[in-house]
Amino acid sequence: MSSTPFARNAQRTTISGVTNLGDIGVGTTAQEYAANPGGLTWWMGPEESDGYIICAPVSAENQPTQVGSVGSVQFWKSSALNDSSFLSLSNYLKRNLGGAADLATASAALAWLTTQGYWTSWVQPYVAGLYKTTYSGYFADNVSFFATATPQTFLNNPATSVQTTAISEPGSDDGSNFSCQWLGYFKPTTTETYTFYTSSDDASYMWIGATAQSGFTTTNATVNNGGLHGNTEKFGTIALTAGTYYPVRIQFGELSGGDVLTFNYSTPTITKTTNVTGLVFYNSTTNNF
Ligand SMILES: [Ca+2]
Ligand SMILES: [Ca+2]
Repeated sequence: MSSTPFARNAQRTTISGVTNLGDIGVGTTAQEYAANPGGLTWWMGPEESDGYIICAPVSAENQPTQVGSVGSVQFWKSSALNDSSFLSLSNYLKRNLGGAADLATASAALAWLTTQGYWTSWVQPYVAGLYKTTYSGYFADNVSFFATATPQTFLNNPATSVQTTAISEPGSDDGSNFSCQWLGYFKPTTTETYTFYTSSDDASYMWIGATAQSGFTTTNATVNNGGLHGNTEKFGTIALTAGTYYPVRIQFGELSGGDVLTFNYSTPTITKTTNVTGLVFYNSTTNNF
């Protein structure tokens, strides 16, 4: 059994043990909320063990209380503790505010709720790293190869692994006729134009954004480093917004001889680096998006 204390904190006052989300104060530590910390009136949200909660600030505190309102905060609860139920509730709220019920994923619902200044108990099931799978066979620039290939270990490339600090196929000779794919998200810390680089022997491609999830082809890749070749670097650029989870797909393959992939990025304010610590995530439920 668990629930969360809330107050409307329109002044956005800093209160010990409280996190502010827009005009909502969210109690995060045990304290006596009935004692009105911060001089605010606190309300316990609904039970969170059997549904997802959405909390909105209600600004018209002196107006007659709306149906469903509790003082200065208002709550909704999904009918079940699953993503589809949360998504359905979010689309209901979006439609009630005059918008289209067009939220397609729970992640999109969270992003929309955040822009509204609403709190929710739903959290992204994302953990650090990109999920790397190594496959037997050379993909030969066929981006659909990975969907049916067989995961297999090639020396320093485990059949499956998670890379959190750098995205790589090691420079060591790890065999011949294999391919790797990395899936997950890149979440930039700055809003600016990002340049992504792959340096590889042999072919590699990188996609960032919606096409990384579906519709990816060699011609719409952000970085196209295709073909059989010794270690070669290619790059591509894209404008990104800080704090957004962008789907990422990287593909690489080795036919024979040397085998390596190095991934770098840079921006006008970030020197070119391989260090992706804190910037890459994957869905630990699906091992991809
Ligand atoms: Ca090679
Ligand atoms: Ca290697």
